[in-house]
Amino acid sequence: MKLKNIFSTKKYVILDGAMGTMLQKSGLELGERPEILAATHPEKITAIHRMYVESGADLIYANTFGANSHKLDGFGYTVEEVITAGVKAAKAACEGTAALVALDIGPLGELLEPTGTLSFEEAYELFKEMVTAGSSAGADVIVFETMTDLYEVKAGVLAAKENSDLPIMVSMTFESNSRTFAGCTVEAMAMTLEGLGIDAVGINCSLGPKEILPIAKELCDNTRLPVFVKPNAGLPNLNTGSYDIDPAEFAEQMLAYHEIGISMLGGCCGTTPDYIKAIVTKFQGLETKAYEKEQRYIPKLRACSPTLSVTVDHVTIVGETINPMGRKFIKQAYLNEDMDVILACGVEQVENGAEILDVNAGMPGIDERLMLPRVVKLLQSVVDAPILLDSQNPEALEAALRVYNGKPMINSTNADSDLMDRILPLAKKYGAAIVGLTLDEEGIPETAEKRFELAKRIVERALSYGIPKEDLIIDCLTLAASVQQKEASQTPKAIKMIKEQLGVKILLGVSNISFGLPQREIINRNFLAVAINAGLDMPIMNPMDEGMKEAIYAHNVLSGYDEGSKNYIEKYAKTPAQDKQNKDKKNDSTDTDIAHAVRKGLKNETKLATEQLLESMEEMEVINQKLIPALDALGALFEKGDIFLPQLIQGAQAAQAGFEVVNKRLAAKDTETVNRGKIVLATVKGDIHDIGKNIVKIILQNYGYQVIDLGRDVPINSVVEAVKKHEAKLVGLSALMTTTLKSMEETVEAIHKEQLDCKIIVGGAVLTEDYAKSIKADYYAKDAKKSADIAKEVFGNQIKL
Ligand code: B1M
Repeated sequence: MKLKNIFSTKKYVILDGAMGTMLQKSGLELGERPEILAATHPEKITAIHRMYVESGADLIYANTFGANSHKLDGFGYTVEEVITAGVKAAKAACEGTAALVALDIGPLGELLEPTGTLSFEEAYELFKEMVTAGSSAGADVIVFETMTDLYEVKAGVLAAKENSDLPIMVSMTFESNSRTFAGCTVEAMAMTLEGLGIDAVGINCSLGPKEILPIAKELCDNTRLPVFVKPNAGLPNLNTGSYDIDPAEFAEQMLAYHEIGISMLGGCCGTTPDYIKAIVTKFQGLETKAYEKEQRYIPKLRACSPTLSVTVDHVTIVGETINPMGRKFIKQAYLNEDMDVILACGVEQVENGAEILDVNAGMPGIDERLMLPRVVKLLQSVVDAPILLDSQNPEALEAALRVYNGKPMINSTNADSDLMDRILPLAKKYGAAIVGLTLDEEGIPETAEKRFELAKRIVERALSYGIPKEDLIIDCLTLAASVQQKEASQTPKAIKMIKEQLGVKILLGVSNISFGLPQREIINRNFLAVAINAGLDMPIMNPMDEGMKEAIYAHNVLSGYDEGSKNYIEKYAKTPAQDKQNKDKKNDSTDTDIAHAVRKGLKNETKLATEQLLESMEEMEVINQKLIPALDALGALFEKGDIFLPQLIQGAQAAQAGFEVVNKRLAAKDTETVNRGKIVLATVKGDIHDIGKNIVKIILQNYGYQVIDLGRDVPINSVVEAVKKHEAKLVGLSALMTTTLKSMEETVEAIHKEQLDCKIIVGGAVLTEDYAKSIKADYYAKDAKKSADIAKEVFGNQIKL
């Protein structure tokens, strides 16, 4: 049932306020999993819900936020038991009223691949279990809230759609820069979730009503869906820990949401039934402006990854080179499963101006159903350009559409009736834009008029499947001028007719035109100019072809898209001498290669660049002068907000591949094989940065010391126990964050407290000599080599046999 129908008589839908805040106030012993309280103290949970219903809430969220099987593991309750109890307690509170109950689902608490270790399919299963339990327990709506990772949301929404017919609402939580913690933009969330067919989209938590307002406005501009908000009760006061606005002020600030057409509102952290009552009073008698919001919405052809959206309102380059057809190196890369070649090809095209990447994995000897989703997942970990999934194999397409993060495009169906019936439902289900080729069982028609007829047939069928018109793209196709010269002019003619009469966007694989002719670039770039002039929106082309790009840059100036010719000037104002200088710099620098490869998260390239550097540099020089600066640059981008956690992690993994090359070399060096002494090594509690600690380990081993490596995020007690157990005379602690310095201090304190006969070295980028002294460490090592010097001082030249 649609959300609209459930609330059809309401001008405003009032949502509830915080559960956590109320649980704290209720004096209940929260334990680690508050969701279990619905099973142990159902009457108290019902009483809290009841207060919200009595305050005027139309929809209350059951106490099931973290009731997934990973989080409940070890607590003695199943997901079904906790969710059934949660929904039941909420339903009891609604008895005798019209209020409804939402199954509340929060983040799983684990990062998904490639950032973390949880696979998309595992996430889907965890959500499925919650959805199934919630539906059977009688929930009226499914709400995903406080989400930060669009990929995780997609797994959840698919699980909800495929295992229940309840309406679905999703809200994500944004920081004041309008990005989620994982870097997802408002626009990407809106278009992806609307495409997936949810019923309402919203924002909750992190900020108060004033701070969320501009973000909510952006959301309203980007979706036709009803929008809902649940802000916190202002911002937290760091001294008192409580939130800074009272119910009256909260309701006053919420009034601004009425103006932008939002008619579903409630509260998140810090809000109580009084806050909800205040909103109800404030909104009494107001006519909703949701209709005006719908009118303001301008449909556009768009695609996105979580961090980047592309609107096709200008000539948008679609990179064509990840396609085994006619490209031996791609074919070979697929056969050898050498995915780094494919990834590098994606990065190169984006750096050369491709805004969307066409990806084709269909060739003999390769199972496209496995390869297409694999390439999609990998490419999305290194580039943020959206992907045009190039296949007519429904199974391969569905596998790739499932794991695609964002709103994708499909290339393609044609006017063949059977094919349309297999491909178009996929576009509808996964919210993808779709390309239709103007050909059918009889091939490509010779005339523009016949191609127009086929385009019309595709558009009509797509609309009948419920695909919005703005998501339709037509490929007018081109025949080789060397063979069918007379038909060459039919393509621009068809482009013009289709664009003007059907009002859809146009795509074209431009270079087919020159097949069989010498100096193909000359024909390609001139044909491109003609096609653009006729109305081509999305040329599929090689973005490294400078001649073709010149035609596009020039068109953007002449059409007025490139305001003030800014992009054109930036690209072409350089003198030939400057250009040469830049090229030379680029060509001879492995330094740039390594920084670039780390920045782009390319493991193999980092590895190769490191190996190349080791031919002329010492291992420690490569570490200190190349790899560490590359990571520093990455860290600086992260701090500035130019990249987000997923890119930071990809970059760190690429750097790790470089460090592994160096570490292997160091380990293989012909050094002492004797044991000079035992050293316990650990990255402190709360800190997972271990790249530096691992280098220290290798260097110490290299100098002949036996290292007992406790890993990262090591509890204080484990360090103490290891020192005792191994009777180590030296312990090394590493910390990389200001927030984990406290753990370091406490670990040092614990070692001293036990009066162990052991010296302590501390290290890590945030530390200083003075700080090391202040926490009573015996030594500070600014780098790995220094830690070996210190070990020598501690152990002398003694050899332990
Ligand atoms: Co994060 N991270 N990170 N990170 N990360 C930093 C440290 C940060 C400075 C980035 C930034 O914002 N500019 C920032 C900390 C800010 C602060 O504290 N004020 C930060 C943050 C905030 C975070 C997260 C909280 C991000 C988030 O989730 N929002 C999160 C933290 C998770 C946690 O720990 N609980 C996080 C996660 C990660 C990744 C997982 C993505 C990854 C770590 C992967 C891994 O280690 N396995 C990562 C990385 C790679 C970095 C940066 C970019 C690089 C760190 C590094 O490896 N440097 C870093 C920015 C930066 O430092 N420029 C950053 C290279 C390494 C060889 O140097 O460790 O200093 P270093 O080691 C040197 C010396 O210091 C010394 O020898 C080594 C070799 O010469 N040394 C010792 C180190 N330990 C020693 C011990 C010794 C002796 C010498 O004796 C025992």
